[in-house]
Amino acid sequence: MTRTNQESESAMDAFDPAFLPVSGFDLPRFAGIPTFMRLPHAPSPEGIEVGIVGVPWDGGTTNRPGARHGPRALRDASSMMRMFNQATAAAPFHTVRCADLGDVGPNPASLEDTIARIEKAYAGFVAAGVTPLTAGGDHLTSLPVLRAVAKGGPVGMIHFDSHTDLNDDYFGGFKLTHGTPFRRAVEENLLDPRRIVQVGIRGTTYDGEDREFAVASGVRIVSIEELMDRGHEAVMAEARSIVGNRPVYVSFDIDGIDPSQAPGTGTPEIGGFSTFTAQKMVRALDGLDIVGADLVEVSPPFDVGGITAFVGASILFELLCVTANAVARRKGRPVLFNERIAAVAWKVNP
Ligand SMILES: [Mn+2]
Repeated sequence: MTRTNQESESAMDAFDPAFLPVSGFDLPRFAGIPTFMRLPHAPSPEGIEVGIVGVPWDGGTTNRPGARHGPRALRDASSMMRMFNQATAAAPFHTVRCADLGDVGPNPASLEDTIARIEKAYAGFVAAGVTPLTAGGDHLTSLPVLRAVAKGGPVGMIHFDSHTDLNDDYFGGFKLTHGTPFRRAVEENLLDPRRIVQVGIRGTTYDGEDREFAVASGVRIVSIEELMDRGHEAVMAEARSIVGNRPVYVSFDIDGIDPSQAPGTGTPEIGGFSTFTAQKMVRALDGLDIVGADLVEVSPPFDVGGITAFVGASILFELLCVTANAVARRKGRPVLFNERIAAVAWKVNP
């Protein structure tokens, strides 16, 4: 059944137990075929409201590769997720219809063809009414996704990363790498630079040209120093006010997290934020009009004991919670919480 954003429907109409994850009470979480969050795999996007999509691709990587193996590791690690968010009582799988939409097949021999394939696949998802949640893949993945998501006009972006990814070119004029996606997205009018907030920026850099572009175009960069000095509550309050209540994309590069907690990534930088701060910052996005989100740059060959894939899958779940709520609000439906958890939770963040 096809649903559109225009259709108003009750939460009960939208809810279908066939689209719940497999419960760990029915089948232990280490058993079964690992889809994202143990959701059903949907071969078609029709009727799906939030689709989790893998993009196994690292053709934009400029340094250590391996993010092409991210989606498979993230699917496996995501079987550790349970049904409800104990901190916020969010019930994403009961709030909207979620599914694993499979992988977008890349062309390992062609960067340009892979970008075209991703854009085409996501255009189909968006046309079917899906809000996409992407598991990368390197950060160049976000560019073709944004081409599909921002077709109706530029969107804002809250971007967690240790790098701006606003560089102009690499290796003598080459414009498409995982260090350039948001420069291209601003040039293509997919992102409104005055509604971009980048959080966690740090490390050594090339020449500062990306920072000059950010200042000149109105991108708000929150360095790791500012984040730690002011605290994540103040920074996220400012980020929310900058993007406002208009459509916003959320991009989370796993290298924003300190490499002691997320070592399996291509371009690590020490002095990052913790997994707990990451969870708090993503939860602070609840209430924004999120039109898509991604978790990128998990590189299993550089991982240790699967820690980075587990961190990535856990952040994917937090992104799913706030994205599902945004979808429900756009459809005029109630945002659902687990009432038993909400009754005893430390602080529900509706
Ligand atoms: Mn990045």
